[in-house]
Amino acid sequence: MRTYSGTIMRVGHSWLALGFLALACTGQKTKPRASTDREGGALETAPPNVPEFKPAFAGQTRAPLSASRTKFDVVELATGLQKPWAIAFLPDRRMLVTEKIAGRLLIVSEAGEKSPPVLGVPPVDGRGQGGLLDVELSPDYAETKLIFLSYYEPREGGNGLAVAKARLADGAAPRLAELSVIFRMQPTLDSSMHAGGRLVFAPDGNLFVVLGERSILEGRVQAQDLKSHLGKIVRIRPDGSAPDDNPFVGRDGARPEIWTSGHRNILSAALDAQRRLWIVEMGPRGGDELNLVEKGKDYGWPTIGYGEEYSGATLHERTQAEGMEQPVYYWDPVISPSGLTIYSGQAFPEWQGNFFIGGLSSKALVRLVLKNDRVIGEERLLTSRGERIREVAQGPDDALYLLTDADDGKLLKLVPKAR
Ligand SMILES: [Ca+2]
Repeated sequence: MRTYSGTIMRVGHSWLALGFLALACTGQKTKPRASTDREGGALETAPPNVPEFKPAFAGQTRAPLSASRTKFDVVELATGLQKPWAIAFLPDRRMLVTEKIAGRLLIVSEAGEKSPPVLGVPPVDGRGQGGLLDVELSPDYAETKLIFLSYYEPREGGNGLAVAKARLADGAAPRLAELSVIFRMQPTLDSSMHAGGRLVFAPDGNLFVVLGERSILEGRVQAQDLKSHLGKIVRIRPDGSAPDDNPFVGRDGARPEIWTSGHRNILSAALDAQRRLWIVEMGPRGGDELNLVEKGKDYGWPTIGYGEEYSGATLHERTQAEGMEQPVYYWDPVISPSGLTIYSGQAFPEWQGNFFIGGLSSKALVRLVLKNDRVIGEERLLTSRGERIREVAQGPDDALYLLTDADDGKLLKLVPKAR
């Protein structure tokens, strides 16, 4: 176990120098970086990809830097995780960790020791953004030992996101028993991208599954089509059926599982203290979005949005339309969000209510400060580490746990700085 000081990232020029040195040593291209030494100014200083798009309201993008006073240490709990994707905490504080490409599920102890792979995980299509993705405990896990997994399911004609539940038979050779698939995203397409995958249980026992539109044109055009699961958030019971109060139940041709529409790809989802669902969407170039998810609403993709194609081609003529939601906040340039936790613990009092988002291309832990559902401050933590961050989870000890996205991925833990 190794410990690093977190304070180095918040002392202005010295960390910047270290950051550039680190980049130079690894041969990566330097690019304009977000500044952290200009309290009061916008955090983001790089030019936008689409300067002609203007925010719909003040504060919708480029929030001021909010520099935390909190000092923390970074503990490396485990290394050698192959493209790890998600963490779920067992009642005894061990962790379930998924490895996406190989479709492995591991149990990791508080000290970072890994179990053999849990047997009985269904086969996955691990190409591209696929593989074994999220893991969540059933709200009644203490009695039932049920866990839920999301993954790219190989199918005739391609693949699609599936959600399975199974009983975890714990022990020296852990395995899954009584596995059943409760949800299959339809239609099947042949794509290795944009199937979303985070699972969030609501307090009423229903399960939100956040999806994506598969990236290919055939899927993208279905994001606002209620006959298709693509580009949607769905809300299902733990047996996979649609609750009667879902917004499109009974509508001719609509899939009853649908909760919201018009999403591109969602890898970050969490509930806030009021139990409302928030997501951070992976947008086009210059269009990552923070959205507050409300029943039945259309979030606009691909009709409206910020950003442009990664080729530089124009995607949208407009950023606003009647009947389509505006993001609470957007990033141009993007952060490439994966993983979201809205912090509610005691270990970091200053951070209570803050949004912590894993940054893949941005190689940062992105911290947002919100007030009245508007973003009033942003900070990028861990930038000097130069690691893609896939998952952010609050542990039962109120520490923040992270997974880095790499073939030799790490399980990291942020703890208050030792005095
Ligand atoms: Ca949108």
